[in-house]
Amino acid sequence: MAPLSQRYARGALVGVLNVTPDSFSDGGEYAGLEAAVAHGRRLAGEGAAIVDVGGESTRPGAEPVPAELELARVLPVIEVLAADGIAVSIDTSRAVVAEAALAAGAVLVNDVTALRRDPGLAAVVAGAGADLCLMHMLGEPRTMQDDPRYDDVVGEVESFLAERADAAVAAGVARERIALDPGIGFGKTLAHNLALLRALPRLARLGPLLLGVSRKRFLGTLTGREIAADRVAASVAAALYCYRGGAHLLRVHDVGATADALAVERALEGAA
Ligand code: PMM
Repeated sequence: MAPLSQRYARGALVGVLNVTPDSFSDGGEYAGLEAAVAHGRRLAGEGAAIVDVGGESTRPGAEPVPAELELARVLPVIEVLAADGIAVSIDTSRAVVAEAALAAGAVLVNDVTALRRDPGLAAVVAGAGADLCLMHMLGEPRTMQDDPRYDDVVGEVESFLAERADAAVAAGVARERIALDPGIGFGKTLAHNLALLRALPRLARLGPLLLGVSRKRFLGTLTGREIAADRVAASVAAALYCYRGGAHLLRVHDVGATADALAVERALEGAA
């Protein structure tokens, strides 16, 4: 199997499909099976290379949900989308959920805890020969935005991601199947987020990066847009900045708008 960075073009889009009642950006909109499947198909139709299905909210303040509930939310959606031939990613930090999702046809496990919540997750990914995304988070969703502090945010996130990638490789995951994510908004102030985004060329030396900036709180702070769905233009601008900084995969809600912007960007840089 070719490395992840060759199977997906630079700037490939990961469409967000939260099958949860409480995600900050699209909470409750796609909680039913039919609505979730329809939205997943729309994301793929608009140009998402991968559709990222999540059944447990990670928004600031969110409480964990039981694994059975997480599974009941995501599995039926993954089964239908994978049967359609859509590349599905499972946004989970639990081995039991990842295992069922991979058996149902998912191809990538997106773990916002970078194998810290459930150390058994690495073996599941390795056994299935799936791709893995490891994300940095300071603390846990319930408390992560309570006064996050770093001495050197870029250096600390960089060492964390390098160490977590080594841990995944030690557990049997092929290095070329791993994507790394600095975790924008996960235990970070506005200044921390901006410092990490400015440092993408440096972080990209660790391996292919996945960036999730779409509709996030820091964009609301910069624009004064309180409602997440009103942050589309800000999200597209941030996605383009990530692309230029060397991000390989872009996790976005607004696939069509981001795809249009990238088409123009690629033409201007002579890549399309
Ligand atoms: N952000 C959210 C959820 N999962 N996964 C990765 N790898 N990176 C992210 O930035 C990320 C994620 C929270 O955003 P959402 O509620 O809009 O899904």
